[in-house]
Amino acid sequence: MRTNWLRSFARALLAVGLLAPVAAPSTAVAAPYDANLVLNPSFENVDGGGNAADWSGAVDTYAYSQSYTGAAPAGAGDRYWFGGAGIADEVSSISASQSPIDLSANAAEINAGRVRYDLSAFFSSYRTQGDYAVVSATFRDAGNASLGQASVGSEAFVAGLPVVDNGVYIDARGWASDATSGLVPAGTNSVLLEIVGTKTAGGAVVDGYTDSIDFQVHLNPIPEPSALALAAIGGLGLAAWRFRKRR
Ligand SMILES: [Ca+2]
Ligand SMILES: [Ca+2]
Repeated sequence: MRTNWLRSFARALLAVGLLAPVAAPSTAVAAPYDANLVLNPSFENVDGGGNAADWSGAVDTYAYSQSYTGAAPAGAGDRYWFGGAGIADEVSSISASQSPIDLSANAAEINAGRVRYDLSAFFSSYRTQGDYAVVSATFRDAGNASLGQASVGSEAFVAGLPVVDNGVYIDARGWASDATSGLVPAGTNSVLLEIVGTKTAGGAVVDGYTDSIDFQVHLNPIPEPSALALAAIGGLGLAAWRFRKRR
């Protein structure tokens, strides 16, 4: 009888999730919450030719000291991504990406709808040419199929940036940040970050100036689990006491 009672009590605890079976250990390390997950996000880590580390594809950077833009945003360092030179004189795009951010070990929280993201980046352009960049984060399932995409920057965003006199050009573009946020889709296993720079006709350089890319995931709180657990234990204890008292 005592064994039966213990078994019932254990079953009740399982039902409220207090004795959840231990999951098999995963080899992947959970991505940290509340931290920028972008590698070389400010393009400060470059080789002697100004090519950004940790990015693949178009990796050319410019220095703020070249005075192609308005003043550098606070904390933006010395360099920024621009796209690339030697492009045919027509509307065309060029891109850079980095190794996908592994969120496989964050799956339980993601699938419970508890993980949200923040994506932001600073943008500018070469004078009033109209070249621009878009930074996107594509949420992918375990088979690398897209579950959705978030993006910042656009042709309209860059066209709306202030035109300033920087001492070299009277029509230099200023810098500003664009940001978006949302819920990480259920089933997300990894996030692919990409910059696509687009040049307008005229000139041979893609001037989709981009800097200080920030992509973070945050964990939403759930209702006090300890309070719920205590209430459940209290309820079960009272039931057990009543049961024993009746015997
Ligand atoms: Ca920078
Ligand atoms: Ca250009």
